[in-house]
Amino acid sequence: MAIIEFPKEMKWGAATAAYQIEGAALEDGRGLSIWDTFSKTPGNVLNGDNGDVACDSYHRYKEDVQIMKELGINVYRFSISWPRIFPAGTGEINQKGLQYYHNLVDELLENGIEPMCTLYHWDLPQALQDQGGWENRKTVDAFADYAEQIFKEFDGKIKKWITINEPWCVSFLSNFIGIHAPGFQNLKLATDISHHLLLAHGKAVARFRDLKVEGSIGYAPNTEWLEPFSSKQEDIDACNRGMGWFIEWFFDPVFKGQYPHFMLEVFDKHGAAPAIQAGDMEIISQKIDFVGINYYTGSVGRYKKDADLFDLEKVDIGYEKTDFDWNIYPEGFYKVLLKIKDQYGDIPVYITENGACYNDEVENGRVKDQGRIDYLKQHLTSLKRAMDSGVQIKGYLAWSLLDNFEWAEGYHKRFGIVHVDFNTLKRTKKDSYYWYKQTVKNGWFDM
Ligand code: NCW
Repeated sequence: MAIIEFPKEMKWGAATAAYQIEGAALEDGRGLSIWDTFSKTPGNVLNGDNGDVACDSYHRYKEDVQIMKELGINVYRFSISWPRIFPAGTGEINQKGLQYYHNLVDELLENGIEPMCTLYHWDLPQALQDQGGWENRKTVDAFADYAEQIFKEFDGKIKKWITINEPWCVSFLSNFIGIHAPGFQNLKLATDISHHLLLAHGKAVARFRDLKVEGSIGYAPNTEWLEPFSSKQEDIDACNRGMGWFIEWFFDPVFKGQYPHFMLEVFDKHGAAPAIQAGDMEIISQKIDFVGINYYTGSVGRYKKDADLFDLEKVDIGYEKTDFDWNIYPEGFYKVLLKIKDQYGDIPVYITENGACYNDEVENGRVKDQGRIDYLKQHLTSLKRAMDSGVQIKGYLAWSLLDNFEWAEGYHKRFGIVHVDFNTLKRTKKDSYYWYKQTVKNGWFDM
């Protein structure tokens, strides 16, 4: 037994994303996104699921805000659906879309919950994809225009902003591995897109500064820890390359104004170094106010020639796994946070996502998700270790408030601390919800 205690000023929250929870896909003038197209193309999403209804939060946001209020959290991270605001990606604004987010934000503020807004959580307007999507530099400017519109509209109401969620997923998972929308498998395309996403981030930050928007802005890369199988230099190097794909590739440009050499070498070897234009790196390396860290898992890795892009193979050494088949590796969370402070300095950090997939169901009105409680305890303990080691943690947001549309896995994988019955849309608070509520209230828990 040990008491793990957090500072009083620490913010506690939960996170979601528009396409995963809103539903109302064809209502109030929303345009289509790449996820509508992708999920409706047979074979892409498990069971042929799509986000047409999802958790129906578009209509049930008041109920969801009450769930948050009872939980006692003081920050809620949600994303804005770009095609709800600009159905064609650019041009005409859809007032009804804006109104929905005003209603949501007003409801949050009236209930004492601070909104944290993500501008891009993967739902690119299909109209922009039709013109090349993130491969086309015009999409970068379209994003900056969309961001500017939202900044002007919500300045003073929303004070915490995230430009882009998990740029690795948007680029590599979606355009190289190909399991997320738009589903391409082309490395050069993916590296170009990663560069354009960073540029879009930088341009949005520049607009934020020009408009003197009140509040703070950052982005939310996904991180992962790779522990070398042995102390052999080749294992260590392979793990560093593997982590470099998530960390250095997306952090160095923002914090150092350049891409990491060791990663450029890898991509170059495959004829896939991104096309960079004069002035791009200055835009990308705008000063940001905080970084959002998403952390879920870590693995053991070892050198194996041609095993993948990085001559790296993951080795299953028997760690316990969540129902997503991701290793439970809380030490990696601690190590990632220390690595980031070590390499990029003393930046304020929000944990913008951390949580676990467990598919426990409702039995007699209760969901006994002890696995998720254990996961949260272990990861919050790692977070506390990082804080005690000097990492400036401002807040922690659990992924996710609700079970939701888990992208390529459809409704099959459940990350929520609140269960959603996708037939009736009934919400049932899980045991982890009550555990988190107690932790948020006390500011500590007993390990
Ligand atoms: S990376 C990922 N997730 C989950 C999702 O619900 C959320 O929107 C994301 O920000 C939880 O956190 C992030 N899902 C994609 C998983 C696919 C990973 C497959 C890797 C294969 C190499």
